[in-house]
Amino acid sequence: MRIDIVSIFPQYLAPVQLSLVGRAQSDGLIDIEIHDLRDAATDRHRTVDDEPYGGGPGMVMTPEPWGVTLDRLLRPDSLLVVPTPSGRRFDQRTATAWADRRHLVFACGRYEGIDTRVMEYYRPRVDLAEVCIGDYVLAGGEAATLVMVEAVTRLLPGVVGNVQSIVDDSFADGDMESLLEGPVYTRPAKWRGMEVPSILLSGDHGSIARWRRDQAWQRTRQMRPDLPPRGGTSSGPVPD
Ligand code: JFB
Repeated sequence: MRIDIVSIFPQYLAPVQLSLVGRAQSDGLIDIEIHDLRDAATDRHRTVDDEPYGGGPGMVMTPEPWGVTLDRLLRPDSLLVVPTPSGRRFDQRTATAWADRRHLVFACGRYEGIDTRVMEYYRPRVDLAEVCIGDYVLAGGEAATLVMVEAVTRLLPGVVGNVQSIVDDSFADGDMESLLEGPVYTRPAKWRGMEVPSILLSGDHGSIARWRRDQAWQRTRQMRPDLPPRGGTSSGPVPD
């Protein structure tokens, strides 16, 4: 997969070269390039913003440098991703769909956002996703892009070593009908007087699986009462 990221703060995206995503890149599984929008600005001050038509607070990103940059980066098979507080929610289902794409281009806005004509221009020309990562207000698209690149990259074949760890994840189905993950433990068996639940040391894999499912169910009800309960035999408290 190829990923291009456009921002006026290219250094903000530097962490993408670290950790999971950085290793996927050095393993040749993804190819990420970060581009400075100001490289496409033509004036002496490399201006990328202007006052909003109709008045109001703040500044708006001017369309010209976006047009120059995106014309150069976009291909017929690209998905253009524009993070915006007024977009559709990005969730695990979105990440799964994007993991099948050949080319993602992230357009990180700042200020009050990008002149709407940029999205209008590219919508009929490439696949366009205007997305929001959650109901809180960020100062620009960069942090949202880091989140989305990590969520997509870890789904690519070979990036996460253990395939089961992906399918077992909270929200793995993307339909929000899965359970949250329950508690995890490692050595030492006793830490500051606290013991690991004895069932996990029992070697009884059937009982361990049932206990874990019950823990996950309890945690889901506690932390996320908004999640729909799932039918079938795989959820609900374990009967006595
Ligand atoms: C994304 C952004 C701004 C207008 C503009 C560009 N979940 C999210 N919250 N905020 C953003 C986001 C996502 N994805 C987001 C891109 C931009 C915020 N801003 C600042 C804030 C409020 N209204 C500019």
